[in-house]
Amino acid sequence: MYGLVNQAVEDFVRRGFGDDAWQQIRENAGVNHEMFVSMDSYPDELTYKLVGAATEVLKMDAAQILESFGEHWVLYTAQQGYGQMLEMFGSNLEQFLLNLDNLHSHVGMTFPALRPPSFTVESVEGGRSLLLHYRSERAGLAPMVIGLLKGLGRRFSQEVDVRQTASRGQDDHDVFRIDYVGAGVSPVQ
Ligand code: 1MF
Repeated sequence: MYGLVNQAVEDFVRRGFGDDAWQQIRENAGVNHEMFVSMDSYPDELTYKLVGAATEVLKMDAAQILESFGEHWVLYTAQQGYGQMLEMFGSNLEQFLLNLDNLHSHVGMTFPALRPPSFTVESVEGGRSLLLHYRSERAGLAPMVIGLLKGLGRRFSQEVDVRQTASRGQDDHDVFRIDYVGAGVSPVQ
């Protein structure tokens, strides 16, 4: 994955748990890089090793780490020069999710090593809930998607309840159900 992802992992750990925790995680993961270059492509293995080492050092399970990291990603990219790009692809949660594949195509035009996941959106219950279908080359990242959705909810001031309703392995791909929290108001902003 692009170095931007590893930078975001580093930022997540340092801000939340301190520099010592980060150095320990880096060491336990056997990652010798002093820093990551956002535009360089790194093996996925490196990112998975960082998450694995973080479970031991932070005493959290991988799902908790991935979910919190997903929330952080939304904040982090907005702060790292991608705020305008995020704005271009939607001003409410549903619109943004409908545009996620377009966002990744846009990034992929400039950065061809991108291996983007694919998201499709299904409106159910007369628009009161969304089903988000997530397909990826990468395994094990469903908890991160839950965090991404919570981070997006925060970004758009739309509190959401997110549950996973299907998992790759048992099913063909992961599916998440998103319910808008709030007194029956229209989700359309
Ligand atoms: O293949 C990749 O390197 C890759 C990197 C990041 C693929 C996808 C992503 C983004 N994605 C991370 C989880 C991937 C899970 C998977 O592969 O199954 C998060 C996607 C996402 C979902 C919900 C809400 C927002 C999301 O992301 C917004 C986004 C997506 C991509 C970028 C920024 C924000 C991005 C921008 C530049 C990139 C890479 C990704 O590369 C750079 C960075 C700096 C300089 C040059 C290129």
